[in-house]
Amino acid sequence: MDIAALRTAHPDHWKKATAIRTLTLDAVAAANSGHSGMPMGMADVATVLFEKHLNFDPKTPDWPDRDRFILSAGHGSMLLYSLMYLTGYEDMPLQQIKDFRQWGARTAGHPEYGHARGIETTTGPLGQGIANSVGFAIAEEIQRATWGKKIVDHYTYVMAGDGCLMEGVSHEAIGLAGMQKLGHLIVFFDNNNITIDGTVDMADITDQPQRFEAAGWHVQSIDGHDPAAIDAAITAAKKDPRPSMIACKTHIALGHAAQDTSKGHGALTDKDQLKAAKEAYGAPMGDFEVDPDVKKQWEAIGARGETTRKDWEARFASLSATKQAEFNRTYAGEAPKKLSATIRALKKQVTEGLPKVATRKSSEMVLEVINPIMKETIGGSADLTGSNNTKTSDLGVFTPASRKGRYIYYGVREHGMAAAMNGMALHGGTKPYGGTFMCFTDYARGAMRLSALMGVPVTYVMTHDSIGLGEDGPTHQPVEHLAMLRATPNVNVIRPADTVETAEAWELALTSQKTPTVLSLTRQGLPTVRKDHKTKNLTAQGAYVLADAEGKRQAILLATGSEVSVALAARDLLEAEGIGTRVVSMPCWELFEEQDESYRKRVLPAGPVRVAIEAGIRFGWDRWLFGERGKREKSGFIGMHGFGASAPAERLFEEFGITAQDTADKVKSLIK
Ligand SMILES: Cc1ncc(C[n+]2csc(CCOP(=O)(O)OP(=O)(O)O)c2C)c(N)n1
Repeated sequence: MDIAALRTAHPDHWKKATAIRTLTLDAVAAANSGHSGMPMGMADVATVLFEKHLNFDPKTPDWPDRDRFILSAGHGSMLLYSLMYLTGYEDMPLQQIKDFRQWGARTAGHPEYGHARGIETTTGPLGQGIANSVGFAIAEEIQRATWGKKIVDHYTYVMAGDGCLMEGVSHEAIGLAGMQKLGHLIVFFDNNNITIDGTVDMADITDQPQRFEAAGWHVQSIDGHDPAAIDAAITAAKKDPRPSMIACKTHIALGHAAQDTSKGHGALTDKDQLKAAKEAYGAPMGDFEVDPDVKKQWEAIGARGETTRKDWEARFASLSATKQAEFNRTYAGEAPKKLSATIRALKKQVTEGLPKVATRKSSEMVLEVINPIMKETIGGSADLTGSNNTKTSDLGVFTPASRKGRYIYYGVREHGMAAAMNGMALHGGTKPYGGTFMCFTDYARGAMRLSALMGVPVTYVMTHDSIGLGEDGPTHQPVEHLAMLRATPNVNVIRPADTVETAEAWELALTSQKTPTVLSLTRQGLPTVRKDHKTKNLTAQGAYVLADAEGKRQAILLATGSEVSVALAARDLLEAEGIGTRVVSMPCWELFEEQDESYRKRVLPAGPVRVAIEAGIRFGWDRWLFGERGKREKSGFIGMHGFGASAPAERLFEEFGITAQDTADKVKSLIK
């Protein structure tokens, strides 16, 4: 690459892009870790985007109608941090750049949502950012249709590399975006033919432009170091009604000795080579130094958005007070005041009618009353709408022709759905929920983990939650999934026993601010076990005494979901034999863990035999069986010990020994 020619062709542009390159080199060298090549390769695209197109205001990074910029190739985090420092984000002073990747710094190895205002989403696991961006763009479309162009009208820009595009989730995301004609989504493909192991063609020969075209995208291919071409491509992309992909031919680690090699991908720390690169750039500056004139130009770019933001604020102020309040409420992620009264009314109705329904159906009953009062919910399913019971009568379907629709047919794309939901939640103003079969949480896992890590309150509606689904067999019967989800920090896993608990679970999910919720719901019908109406949300305590011992308490049965009714039936058998038995319903371990010691002790006192009943594996149950004042020799587990089988559900529960009789026998064997 002829660096001298680039320098002379567009000298002003060159200097600005150079500031990104030198800051990256210095920060990575100081940390002795990180990724220099990507920011150096994409600095030109970033400069043109920020200078000429991106609507942003570093002084108000969370202004709702800003354009979103997502660095999907998150290993190139120094690109984002440099831009934020140069344009004047308050959370990104120079010291943060100097502290790149150090303890307590906002400049983590990969961009992390919440560390600094201005980082839109956590990236680093390749493919997530581009898949999140589809959710950002969907949220923007829905809100533009809802609030009008004067209030919502912005673009989502993404930078993705070869790695992002090789990841499977990108396929799901691209397909969904193309079908939905998300015209405000613009992806820059950092087409540098380099990954860690070497050149991309060692592992992949996909023609990416053709791949995007096949999925319905508008595609352009440009020289990613030519500012005029970049500018023109962005202008054309904004005009096209389809989502746009701009394949930018770039050189990784441009101008460094490691340019165009896989070495250039990683940490470039050699002092002489660093010096030589800076000299080639015409910027022989000291460590972390940026030419003051160049810094000023970048600050001017940062100041550009203030007028646009203020114009927006004026337009927003012209909305009625009610509309402003509603907009602000949804952006704050707060549930409407009506929610708890609505949930209470449903609970009351249920305790009067005592329906015997599957909890997936209960969930639908709840959604039928919630969706009309929470216009920010966006439902969907990965091609299992009729099974997940996620679509309610009022939602309407989101399509290119109907942008106010709030139900999304995600197609068979669990991972893409989960990542899109993260994007919608992060965009603001929406409360996404989406369904699939519980065992396919495996497929959605990459994005589900990031919901937890980022603290975004999306709701996963996971139905068919045990062998209780029956004939579909062990491929579809989750056994280890509850344990895996419970092992993930910052996830509330709620397995409700009936419609009352399901209503309470939804209330918790929709009022959660920082924690995603997994609802584990049955395929098979369950009796209503909470027969007395209580206004209080008992599920919020995580576990509670559902039925107490009549005589001397000798046993405590702990159960979740469909096994709560098994526990109640076992209690009947035991009480008939004079064995006083308490049943504790434990819909959410995480919330029970948060209760104070005295409450936990009241629910799980020392002394009685404890038996847990759950149609999943035992992993994790020992905490409740012989932690919390319990004793190993006085505890037992009724559940799964391996994979399930294909047969009618009732037969499976018998064959795997998850019945009232098995439970009663286990208790008696422990009492002796
Ligand atoms: C899901 C996932 N797998 C693996 C990695 C580790 N990783 C980080 S960057 C990278 C190569 C990415 O190549 P490319 O997107 O072309 O980036 P470039 O080399 O252009 O910087 C890999 C495998 C990761 N971050 N995420």
